[in-house]
Amino acid sequence: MTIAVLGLGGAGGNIANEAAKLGLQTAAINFSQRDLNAADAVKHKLKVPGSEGVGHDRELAITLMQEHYDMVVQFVQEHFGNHTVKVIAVPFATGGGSGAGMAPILMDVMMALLPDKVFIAIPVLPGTSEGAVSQMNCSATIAELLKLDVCVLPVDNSKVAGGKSRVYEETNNRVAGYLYDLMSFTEMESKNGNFDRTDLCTLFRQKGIAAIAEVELATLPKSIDLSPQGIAASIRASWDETIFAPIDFSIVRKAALIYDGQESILDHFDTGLIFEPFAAGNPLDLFEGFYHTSTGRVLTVLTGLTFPKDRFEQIDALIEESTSRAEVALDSEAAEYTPKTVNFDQRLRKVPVTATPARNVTDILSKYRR
Ligand SMILES: Nc1nc2c(ncn2[C@@H]2O[C@H](COP(=O)(O)OP(=O)(O)OP(=O)(O)O)[C@@H](O)[C@H]2O)c(=O)[nH]1
Ligand SMILES: [Mg+2]
Repeated sequence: MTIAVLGLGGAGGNIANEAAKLGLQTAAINFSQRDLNAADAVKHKLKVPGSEGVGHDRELAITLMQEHYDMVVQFVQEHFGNHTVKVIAVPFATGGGSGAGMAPILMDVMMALLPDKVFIAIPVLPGTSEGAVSQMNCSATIAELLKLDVCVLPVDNSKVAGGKSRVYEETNNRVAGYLYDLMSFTEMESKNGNFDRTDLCTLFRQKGIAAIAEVELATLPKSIDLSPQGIAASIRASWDETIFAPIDFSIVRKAALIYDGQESILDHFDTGLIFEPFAAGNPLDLFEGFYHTSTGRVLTVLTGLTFPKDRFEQIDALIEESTSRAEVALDSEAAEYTPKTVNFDQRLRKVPVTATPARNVTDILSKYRR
C-alpha cells in the first residue's frame, strides 16, 4: 500500500473514513472518542487523553499533544512505519482545535522520525461564513505548517457550493478519491508512459502548495475542441474549478499529467500550451502517465506552487472585521443594558414592612407534589 491516510480531528477522521472505504490503509487520532466512533471504517484509532474534544481550543490541543506525544508517535510508527507505506497523507481541519493543534507538531516530529516517508499535509480551510475563531485557528495553523519542509495540499471549503453536509461530502470524497486514483495509477502498466511510485514520491516530496484538478474530456459538450489548443484550454479551466485553494500562477515546481482515455488523442497533449499560464522559464519537472482504461479523464497534480496570498488576505480581512466589530461592541453602550424598572415609579416598588419568610427548596418542590 503506497499511500496511507492519517486523519487528525473530526474532519481528518471523516476524510480517512472515506479513504478506508476505498481500501486505503488508514488511521485516525483525536481527543474526541465520539468523533473516532463516527469514523467506523477506520481500523486503527487513537484517543489522546486529557479532554473529550477541545471545543476549538487549539492551544489546549497543542498542550495535550505535548504531554502525550510519546503515545501518538508510537501509534503512527506502529501502523505506518512499515516499508510498504511510502506516502503518509495527513488530513485535518484548520478551523477546529484538535486537528489544527495536533497537525504541525505531529508532522514535525514524524518527519524527523520517519525521514524515508513522504508526508502530505492536507489542511481543510474553513468556509468564509465561518466564525472568527475558525479563521484565526486556520491562519495560525497554516503559518506553522509553512515553516515545515512539507507539501501542503489545502482543501478549501469555500470552493464548493451548498450547505455543510454537501460541502463535506464532496470534499471528503474527492480527496479520498484522488489519493486512491494516484495510488492506482502507480500500480497500472502502460506502453505509453507510466506514472510510477517514484514519480509519486518525488512529486509530493516538493515543499510548497499543491493542487489536484480533473476534467473528463468525453463528457464535455460535443463541440469540444480536441486540438492541442482545445485540450490545453480544458485542462487549464479545470485548474480554476478544484476543491483546493485557488492556484497562484507564479511558479509551479513539479507536476503530474495523467491521461486515461483513447490513445488516438495522445499526440494532442502539448505540455507547453497546457502550462503556459505559469510564467515562462519555470523550472517545471513534469511526470506523465498515459493509460487507456477510461473515456478521457485528465488528472493534473501541481506541487511547489506559491502561496495563495489572496485567499489568505480574505481570511485576515474576516479576522480583522470581526475583531473590530467586537471592539466596537465592547466600547459602545450597546453592550450595556438599562433595565426599564430603573425609571419605574419608585412608589410602586414599596415593599410591605412584614417580610415574607425565606422559602426553601423543599417548600417549592412540595407545591408540585401530586
Ligand atoms: N471538508 C470538510 N470540512 C469539515 C468536515 N468536518 C468539519 N469540517 C470543517 O472543520 C472545521 C471544524 O473542525 P473539526 O474537524 O470538527 O475540529 P476538530 O479538529 O475535531 O477540533 P475540535 O472539534 O475543536 O476538538 C469546521 O470549520 C469545518 O470547516 C468534513 O468532514 N469535511
Ligand atoms: Mg471535533
